[in-house]
Amino acid sequence: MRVSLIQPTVNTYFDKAGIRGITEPLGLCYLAATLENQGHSTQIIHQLEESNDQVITKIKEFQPDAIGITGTTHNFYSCGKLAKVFKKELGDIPIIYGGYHISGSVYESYWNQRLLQEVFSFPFDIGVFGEGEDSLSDIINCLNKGEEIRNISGTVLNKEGKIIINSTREPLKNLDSLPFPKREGLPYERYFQNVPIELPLSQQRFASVYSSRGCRYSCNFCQTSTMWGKWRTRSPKNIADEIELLQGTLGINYVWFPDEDFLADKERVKELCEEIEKRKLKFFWRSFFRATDVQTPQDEELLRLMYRFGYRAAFIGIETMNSKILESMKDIRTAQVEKAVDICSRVGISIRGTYMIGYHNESKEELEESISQILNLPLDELYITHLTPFPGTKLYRFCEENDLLTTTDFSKMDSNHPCIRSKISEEDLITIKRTFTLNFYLASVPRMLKKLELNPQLTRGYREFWEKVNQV
Ligand code: B12
Ligand code: SF4
Repeated sequence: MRVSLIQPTVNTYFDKAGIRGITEPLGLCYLAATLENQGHSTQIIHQLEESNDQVITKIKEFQPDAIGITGTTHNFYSCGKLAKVFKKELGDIPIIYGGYHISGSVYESYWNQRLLQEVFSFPFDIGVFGEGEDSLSDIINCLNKGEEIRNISGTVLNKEGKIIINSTREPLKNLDSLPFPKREGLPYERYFQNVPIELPLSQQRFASVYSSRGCRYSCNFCQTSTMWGKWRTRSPKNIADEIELLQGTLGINYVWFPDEDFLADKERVKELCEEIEKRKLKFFWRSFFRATDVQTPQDEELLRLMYRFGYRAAFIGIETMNSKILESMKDIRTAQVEKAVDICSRVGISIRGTYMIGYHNESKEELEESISQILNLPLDELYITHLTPFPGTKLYRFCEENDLLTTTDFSKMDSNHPCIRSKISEEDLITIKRTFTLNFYLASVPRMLKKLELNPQLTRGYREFWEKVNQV
């Protein structure tokens, strides 16, 4: 079978600015590799600046037997519109829709089917929820045999207007059994134009390596637990094999681990460092981690070991310095956030924090107090977003049950628009976010200057960053 896999354009602020906005559609790369392992042919299209017509031309040239589209919540309508265009232009090729949005919609169907009905108001033939590799293989093998798709687990079907949700698929037990993602044909040179802060542009050849799936926790705004199930890892040897391959094929010198819970097993990270040392691999790397995982002298020692082998930047989900909210949402104490940030700074790791505004029960005074606290932390970057209730999270349920959603337009659920009714008006939230962002960067000027003194190469990275920002 021939399968085209598409990530539609998202057109967010980050995409327009070209700032860290574009990385490979790793989910599609995994799906393609899995299908090719079984003898199928695949085409991956990452729609960046291409028009729908250009995408269709590429698909027509490939002549697929099935089409897969990946989507998150904020680009749901782009996915739906693309499916419509495909049906019109390409005839009756089955269209399969997977990713976060449909997964969240299936989860929500436990309470009501509104979201799923909306999904199937677009001409998707089959939906896949949760981890996709085995579900898609089963679908394609079934289509290959000319059999009707019925009860494949991990799928949801629209049979003449009736939505049928099949059983949930068990998460993969052995992640090492997965083939490495298929990356051939993707516009890596374009991805490399993302602007790093810690390295000048020309030095960065960047790829994502997903070394574990899932998370041990279940924070109320996060879809990870309903999407991936329990935490699972690949072996350090398997991870290092992929990195070695990426260095050979794409000359990668910077690896981003997009794992949700990178430090869940600290021994595996030590073993990864040992593999890097044994193989004499030279590259920089970065990851997310949970603040609670970096607290003790042993944790600091681990970070120093990671630094020795190229670890340069940590993303920490700070979200708020309002201790009441932080505890109820994530079960983390503000002192733990401060400790993790302090340890990273001592080790010399660049720290990117995330911060969300718009909790329904936070007053303006409380928000201002929380902001003033975070401005005191030595962060290198801070992603300030509006708290967004994605389907498939406890927060979404809470907002639905308490009539707190201010929009049903998913394109607004991109973390850049307020969408929860709160004690602070939408206008004020937008102004606070803008001022907060400005204040954060003004407050970091002395820190940036100090860094520039230590590493003059950074000047170029900063200059390119601001040039990009100014283009938007
Ligand atoms: C890397 C990443 C990015 C990259 C872009 C990646 C890309 N090429 O699109 C960057 C940093 C730019 C980014 C930006 C944003 N992101 Co982001 N990002 C991620 C992250 C960390 C990893 C994605 C990934 O590679 N996953 C690994 C692959 C293997 O998983 P997958 O893609 O889900 O695919 C699997 C299944 O979903 C399924 N599947 C997926 N598609 C399909 C299709 C078919 C046909 C089938 C059968 C199956 C299937 O099978 C795959 C294999 O198992 C995820 C969180 C996470 N860990 O997943 C957030 C995440 C996807 N991002 C999210 C958000 C909100 C954003 C932003 C809006 C944030 C912002 N405020 O700007 C922006 C949007 C901008 C944009 N361009 O999309 C949310 C989406 C939530 C939602 N429900 O919509 C997530 C889940 C994080 C979160 N907050 O919970 N992001
Ligand atoms: S926010 Fe982070 S720690 Fe919490 S469940 Fe999501 S990935 Fe895990």
